[in-house]
Amino acid sequence: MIKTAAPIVVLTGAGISKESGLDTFRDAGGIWSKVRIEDVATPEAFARDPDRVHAFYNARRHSMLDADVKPNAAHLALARLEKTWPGGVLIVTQNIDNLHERAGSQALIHMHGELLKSRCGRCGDVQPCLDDLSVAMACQACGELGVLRPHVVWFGEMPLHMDAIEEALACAGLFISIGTSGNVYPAAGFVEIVRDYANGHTIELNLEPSAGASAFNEAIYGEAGIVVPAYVDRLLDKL
Ligand code: BJW
Repeated sequence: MIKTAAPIVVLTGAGISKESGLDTFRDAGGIWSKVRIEDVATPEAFARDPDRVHAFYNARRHSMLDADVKPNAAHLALARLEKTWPGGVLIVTQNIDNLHERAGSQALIHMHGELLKSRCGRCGDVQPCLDDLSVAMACQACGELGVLRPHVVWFGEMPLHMDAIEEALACAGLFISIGTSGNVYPAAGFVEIVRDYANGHTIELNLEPSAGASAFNEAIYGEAGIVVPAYVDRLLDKL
């Protein structure tokens, strides 16, 4: 039984946005079946061939801004949970899309960054970014040419806001992991932090068992647009 005063931490991954029309990474036909991580998602790749990395993220930004890409029933259910749950709800997303905020979620951490922002590799200035990035652009804060990059976290880089995330995990009464394959750390280890430090209940909502499935107390498998609203209803029915 989950106490209604228990803080909830929700971890989301690419699977929650699949039904909104955005590709996952590791499923058949996913992003990593089309491009190699070492070519587009490491700081070394960007240093070696920034045009290629910009082209990859510019194309994904175009896809994300397509009028058909909208929050789905899972994003909307989590926003409803945040508005209603007495103990508070924090969403930690690995996704760089903006579908949680468009659904109305407010307590939200983008641990792998945001595609609709740029960052200066020299001074660290972060700016909104709706258009293509290129090496020909200058940072509007420091004026340096050719140093703007997408505001995303590549392999080998430190995810964002880790202190706040670990603090929330260490006192979570309920941890819900949605649409993530559990292959990428540190996110894949969050379930263990909740179990070891908060003794909270842990549940995985995914299409199939993730790499870390055995670490969870409970699991429900199915499409996020179906299983997430049903699970949120189950929690809110207890209020
Ligand atoms: C559905 C569904 C539907 C489908 N409904 N479900 C050895 C060498 C070098 C590094 C390492 C190493 N060993 C460990 C590391 C660390 C490394 C790492 O984890 N590597 C592993 C691959 C082994 N991690 C890092 O480098 C991270 N930094 C780091 O560790 O810093 C040091 C540190 C130390 C101590 C504390 C803290 C930090 C950085 C990782 C950065 C990841 N970046 C990316 C790209 C971001 C930008 C972008 O989007 O391009 O993030 S990679 C990619 O994977 C992206 C995702 O956020 C991330 C996770 O993927 P996700 O979301 O799980 O997607 P999928 O596709 O894998 O899974 C989708 C799931 O959904 C599947 O299960 C489906 O079944 C399911 N599904 N349809 C419900 N309709």
